[in-house]
Amino acid sequence: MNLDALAISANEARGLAIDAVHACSSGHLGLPLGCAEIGATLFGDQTHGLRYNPEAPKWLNRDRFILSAGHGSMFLYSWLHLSGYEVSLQDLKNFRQLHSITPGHPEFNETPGVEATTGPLGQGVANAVGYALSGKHAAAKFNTAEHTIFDHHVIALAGDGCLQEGVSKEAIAFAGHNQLDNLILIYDSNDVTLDAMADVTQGEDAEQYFASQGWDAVTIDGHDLGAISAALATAKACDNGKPKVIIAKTEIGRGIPEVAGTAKGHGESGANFAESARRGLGLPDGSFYVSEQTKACFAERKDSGVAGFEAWTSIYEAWSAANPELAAELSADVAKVVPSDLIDLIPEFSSDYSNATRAAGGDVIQAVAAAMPSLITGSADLYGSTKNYIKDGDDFGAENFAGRNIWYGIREHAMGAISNGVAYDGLFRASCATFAVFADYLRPSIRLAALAKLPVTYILTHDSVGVGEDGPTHQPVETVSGLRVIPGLDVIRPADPEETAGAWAASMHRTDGPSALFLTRQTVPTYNETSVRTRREGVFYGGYILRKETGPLETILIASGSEVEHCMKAADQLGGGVRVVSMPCMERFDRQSDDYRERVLPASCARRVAIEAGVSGLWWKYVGSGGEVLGIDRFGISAPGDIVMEQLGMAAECVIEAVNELS
Ligand SMILES: Cc1ncc(C[n+]2csc(CCOP(=O)(O)OP(=O)(O)O)c2C)c(N)n1
Repeated sequence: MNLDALAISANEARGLAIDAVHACSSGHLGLPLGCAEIGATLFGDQTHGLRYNPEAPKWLNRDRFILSAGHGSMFLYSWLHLSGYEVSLQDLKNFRQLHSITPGHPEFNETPGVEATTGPLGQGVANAVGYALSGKHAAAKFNTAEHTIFDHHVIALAGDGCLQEGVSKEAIAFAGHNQLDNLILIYDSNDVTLDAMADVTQGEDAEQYFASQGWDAVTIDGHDLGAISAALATAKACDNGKPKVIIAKTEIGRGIPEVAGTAKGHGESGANFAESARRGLGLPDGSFYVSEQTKACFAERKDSGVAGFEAWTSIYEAWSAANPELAAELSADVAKVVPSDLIDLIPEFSSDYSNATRAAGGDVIQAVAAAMPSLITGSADLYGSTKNYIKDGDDFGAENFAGRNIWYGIREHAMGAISNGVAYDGLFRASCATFAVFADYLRPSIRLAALAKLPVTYILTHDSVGVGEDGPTHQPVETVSGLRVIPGLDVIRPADPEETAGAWAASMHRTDGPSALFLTRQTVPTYNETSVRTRREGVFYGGYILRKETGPLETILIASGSEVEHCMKAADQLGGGVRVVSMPCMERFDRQSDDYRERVLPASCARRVAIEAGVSGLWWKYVGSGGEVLGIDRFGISAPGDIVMEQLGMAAECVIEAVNELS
């Protein structure tokens, strides 16, 4: 497509955005208008733009494009439509309407060509870093001297808002340090945010900042099609170990003179000037206009994308034939295949095993990693404590992108968002670890993983006040339940090593959503009286009978994690009418049939006590108003863990007392 044709398509994309925002009287025009030439180059320039095939949106070697500034969603929808993705003109007309595939902010799984759920600013930058990490890992694992299967780029578009957010700063540092030179960030530098001109809130020298992080930076006129194309060409060609940023100076809202270049250009107010704007852009009367010329140009562009895809497919086929094992592995990775016998591939713990569940987790991850080559892991500078290092997995980094252990540094938020990027890419199973109490630092990314149904596994150790001496800053009390309220997230808090094995297996088998594994710092018992299989599979059910009553059922004791011990000890003393239910995962239990739940917690038995070393609120639904919950509805105490637990009522005697007080 020549520059004139690109320029015309840019203005028509502006028209589409204006009309869509005008139609629903909401949305953001500033970016789609300000970045129209960037969009035209990315999607229209067949030499230096994105490598894509709209007929195969998941092509393994496509360039990945992430719109981090998700509020500019009409930018993405317009260009996907023009490029021939399954986003129709009618879909653009339904922008932001019920059941449309053009929601207010881009949502993964909703729209072909949308690579990430974005909107919370900054996340997309870190997702792109995750995509870049995944691309490097894939190239290192699967390319051979004869065949290159993966050599795509990851291109993100972000604004001032994304770059002001801390998560992007963490991710940018990580990308620079790990030399992810397959990453290109286009910075829509329009000097405007939402409330005001950007200089009210920022004053950094972007080029210097990126250079200091190990990036190559170039500043261009973001409306100059030739300059954008040249910058992309340079960025793509240069494998120098540095991620690239193209700082594109743009005018927000360009095309609507009444608001362009000002904070008023950011949102929907420019749509009030739709008619005059259309005329000014040289568009004919009538809305949602796309010229025959633009259609023809993009049809040609699509043909070249399809041809590129076909050329790659023949390389892929030759590679598959030459490397059947690698090909089988890659296919399994793409299909998210999990060995059906994974639960049996994790060696049983000896009956006298005595350690913390984080230590058990450290053993379990070795077996899971051996069974699932797609598993990668990472820690926010806490491998020594979180124990999730894959021993024969090597370290990920510029020296070895095939390494499976990622060193995130103390960057929890980016760790979460980068893991999401890996999961969006879908080739590898991402897991990552930190202290449970710092889950708050990655919570926005956990929420998005749940929303986007990403199978990320969080390993959150030191899961209660049992942390002890580090004191209340490090003792989670609300964290476990705080995560349970995120829809779609499985929070699993295993009680013993076998439940820890079950927790890992359950999280791996769950391919449509994230799981958080809460593991103890302190030693827990091993409940040998119940079979290994029952304990492991019990986690899949979320809650199960760990000790069955020996006489008529009188009382049910319910707990998760380390507090199961108190129930077992209390049951020893309370006699044969007591049932102990281990409830490692409320969400899984709640998904079971009525029949199963009734079998575990029969309605006929109202004498119930639940205990967990955390806030009590969510447990009431299992004990009912006739029962009792022993929790910790306050912050912890700095003292040895066992003393803190006892002081805060986490003890068998307290369970017994509570039972005896029930009518
Ligand atoms: C985490 C987060 N905080 C706040 C917002 C609300 N918000 C959406 S866009 C925006 C301003 C972004 O400025 P910029 O990136 O410069 O976008 P532009 O004005 O250029 O479109 C804000 C504050 C958000 N989407 N996400």
